[in-house]
Amino acid sequence: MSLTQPPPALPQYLQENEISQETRDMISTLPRDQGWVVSHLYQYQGFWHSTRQIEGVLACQENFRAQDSDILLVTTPKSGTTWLKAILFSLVKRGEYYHPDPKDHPFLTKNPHVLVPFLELGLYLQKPVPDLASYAPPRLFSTHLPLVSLPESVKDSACKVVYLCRNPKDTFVSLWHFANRLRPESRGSISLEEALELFCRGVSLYGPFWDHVLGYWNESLKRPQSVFFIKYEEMKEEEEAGSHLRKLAEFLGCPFSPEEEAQGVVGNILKHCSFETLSNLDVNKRGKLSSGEEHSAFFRRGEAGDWRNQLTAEMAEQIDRITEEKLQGSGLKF
Ligand code: PAP
Repeated sequence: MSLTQPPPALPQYLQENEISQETRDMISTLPRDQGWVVSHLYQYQGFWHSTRQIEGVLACQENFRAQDSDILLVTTPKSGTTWLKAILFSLVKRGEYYHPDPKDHPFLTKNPHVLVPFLELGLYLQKPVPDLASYAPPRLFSTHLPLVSLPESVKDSACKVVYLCRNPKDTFVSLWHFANRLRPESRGSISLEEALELFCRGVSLYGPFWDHVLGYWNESLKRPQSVFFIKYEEMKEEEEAGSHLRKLAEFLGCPFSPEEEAQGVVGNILKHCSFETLSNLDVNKRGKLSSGEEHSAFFRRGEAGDWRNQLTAEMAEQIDRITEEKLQGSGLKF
């Protein structure tokens, strides 16, 4: 790193200054373990969070008022959030923006995280929090919150939840790379072995991974009209992606019309949201989110099965064993 280039600042949700005394007092009562990027994670309602992030979680739980027309994208970190944000935005706003050759499409100037903002990691960390009631319906938000921590109004409303998850081995590898991109230079990098030990104990951002996924899986079985559950790998299978997109559109109450089908809108949305397209846009090669992450950090390989290039057979078996144990009897498989 040259002297003229300061080390990248931590994203807002990982910064530990500016935390209110009230939050500090509350956090001091929580179980604590080792962090992947900053020194510690804290367990709140059974899941692991960074210090500052807890402030956003509490503010969101207290103040977010879901509307029946809201659409909430829920993911575990690194399961393809950026991709599904692009897809949801394209799907829901297609009346406004869709054109086979869109010259002024928002994707050309905005990263998907700007178009579909995070609640607890973005909007509720801003001071003051923007007036969300003034957003035009349907409002599109995203969150990494586990089911147990969702604001009550989400559970009480007819708001639709789209849950995206990804094979735990790929999620872990992606998380490890991301953590090392964010780690302050002074801490060096976290080794794959060290990160794996934490991940397998459930100590990762919004972990335990398996509990997060199971919470929403079971909810999608109980309330299929409210929770749509989808896997990254299913969306990656090209022949199937179109059928998943059609199901998603139906779930959200905006099915594709025969005219749209004839125009090939489904294929166009998938193409505009593909890793290939998004990662090659100038806006995503340069620039940063207001929370501090570089846009490019959200585009690494975008593949299913990259874990094969990173994990030893023993590491993969370790994750598989836990996955089998945790998901046993649930009907969910990876
Ligand atoms: P977040 O949860 O922190 O917002 P998220 O978008 O889920 O991050 O993670 C980025 C992952 O999605 C990266 O995976 P990788 O590390 O295994 O490569 C990234 O490459 C992948 N990704 C981003 N955009 C797309 C896309 N359009 N299609 C497929 N994968 C994508």
